[in-house]
Amino acid sequence: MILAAKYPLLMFGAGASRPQLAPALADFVRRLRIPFFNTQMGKGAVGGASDFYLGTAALSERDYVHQAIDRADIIVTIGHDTIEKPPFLMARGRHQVIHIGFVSATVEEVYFPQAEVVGDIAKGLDLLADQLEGKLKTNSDWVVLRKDILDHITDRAEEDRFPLTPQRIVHDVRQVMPPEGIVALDNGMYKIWFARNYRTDVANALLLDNALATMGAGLPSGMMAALLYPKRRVLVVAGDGGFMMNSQELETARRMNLNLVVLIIEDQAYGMIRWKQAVDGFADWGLTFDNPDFVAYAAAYGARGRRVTTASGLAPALEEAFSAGGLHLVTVPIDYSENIRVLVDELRHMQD
Ligand SMILES: Cc1ncc(C[n+]2csc(CCOP(=O)(O)OP(=O)(O)O)c2C)c(N)n1
Repeated sequence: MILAAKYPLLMFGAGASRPQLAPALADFVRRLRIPFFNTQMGKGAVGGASDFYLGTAALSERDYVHQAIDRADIIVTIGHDTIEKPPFLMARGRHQVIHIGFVSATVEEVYFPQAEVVGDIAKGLDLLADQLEGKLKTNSDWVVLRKDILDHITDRAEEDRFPLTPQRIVHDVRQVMPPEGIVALDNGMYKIWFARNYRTDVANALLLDNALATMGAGLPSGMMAALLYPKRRVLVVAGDGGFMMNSQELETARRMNLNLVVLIIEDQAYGMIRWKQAVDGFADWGLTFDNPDFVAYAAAYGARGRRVTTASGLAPALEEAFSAGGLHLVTVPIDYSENIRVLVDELRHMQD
């Protein structure tokens, strides 16, 4: 099936994001030169800097990277777990899918691979590459598409607008995080921006839950990462809504003397639901709220708090917090008009 394909494409899912698998996946891509994209939970399985990286599917459908999915005639999924919202809807007669996983595919309406390779993923990929290396048709169409997708994604990442664009926030966070630094995301609109724009080179360097997507989980998952890896920088990124669902855990983080920086993305709203209201054409209604003074709130827990007040203030604030060590809370206002400008327009455009 792969030999007959004109546009084979790889997809790395949640099960591919295991640190021990990273060398085998990278080898597979290098030997076969097939481009790949990943689901949100498959991020970092193969370095995002790879020449074959086409992006991350952050929305279930009609995201920018879906241009590549639409183009493909065969998609080889590696470690796909349908607990993640499926990144594309399979339609009969569209493209074929080969499932490679530790366990068989969970077949359902949206996922019914025509073939599967079940077992040790690394070994399976190695054996497949032995049979396919040097025999695949090459095509350069992917190169053009890749540039288009990645240029589109980094647009406005260095803009000086205040409040900051989501793209700028992701960009600045990337600047202060070393490759093995860990970003633990809570759940909200910024998660989509991090999934699309944050480039990872190391497996499990971006912790994100795209299954139940529980608000309030970001702080404890970051705390666990800080406990396990005291020498790595750990940053929790949470929306103001999600942070306030579990912020009392600051007490635990303080008591355990964790080195942890928490970045609160402030829009005084449940931004993601607001965005969904807009996508579905409803009036903007009922999703805004006020916040406590987060700097005073941090102090109340014995943490250091600071507020970002300029476009260029985020990276230095994070850098200072990490350098000082201990528990820090940094709050940054976000300009979510980009959700409408980019994501809704993209959806409309793709629907046309
Ligand atoms: C416990 C829980 N309740 C509700 C939801 C549904 N939900 C997903 S995102 C979201 C809003 C998140 O708001 P916030 O944390 O402020 O982030 P923003 O989207 O504004 O960036 C809600 C209510 C959820 N995922 N988890």
